[in-house]
Amino acid sequence: MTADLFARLTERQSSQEVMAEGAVLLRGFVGKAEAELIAALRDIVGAAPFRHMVTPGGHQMSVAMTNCGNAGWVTDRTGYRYHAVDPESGKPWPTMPLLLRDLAERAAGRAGFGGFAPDVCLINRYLPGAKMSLHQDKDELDFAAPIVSVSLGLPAIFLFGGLKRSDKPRRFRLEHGDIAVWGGPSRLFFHGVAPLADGEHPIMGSQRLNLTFRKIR
Ligand code: MD6
Ligand code: FE
Repeated sequence: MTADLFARLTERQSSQEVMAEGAVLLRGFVGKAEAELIAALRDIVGAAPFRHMVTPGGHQMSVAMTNCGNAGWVTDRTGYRYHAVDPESGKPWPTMPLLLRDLAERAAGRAGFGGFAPDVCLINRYLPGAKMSLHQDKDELDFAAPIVSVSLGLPAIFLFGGLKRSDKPRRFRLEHGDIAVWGGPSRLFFHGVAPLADGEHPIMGSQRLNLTFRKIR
């Protein structure tokens, strides 16, 4: 009985779900890296605080963002781009800690994308009510590399469509510790995040963080 229960828990912790061809959800893949990952994020956010950026259309995003790595994803009235310098501080983005890079590389490998070498990690913070409209990730130069997406804190409903904006999105619940790896035929699929429901996560409090690791050049 106890052994059974344990087997089931371990299975859930390491279970994989295929979202689409090239897109895999690795449930609980963060595992033992959790505490160090959260400590590393605290340092990054201390050096490059979360901020609400403005889209080219002039709307302030409900999701707050920061980055680490050789460059960071930014948006302002002039457009979206990757930039080596944090526009708020005028300094380079914080270095990507080895622990983060290693976690992303291991997750990509598990999903069948060996040798993933991310140079950027975009960090998104959702407070209750924050959402991400349907979009494609296409500001990178190299679509052969996947994107590795780590979820922490409150659960979110991830909307996962197709190559056309009008493709009806499927819904996936992303929970604390889950990692989605996403490339190949679905690399340019439209996707978004439904408004975050209110709640309290025992470790992260009333928020969700999402880290996306990218190879941009
Ligand atoms: C989020 N994620 O989960 C937003 N993009 O908060 C993304 O926009 C995303 O998770 C590309 C690949 C994976 C993602
Ligand atoms: Fe995206």
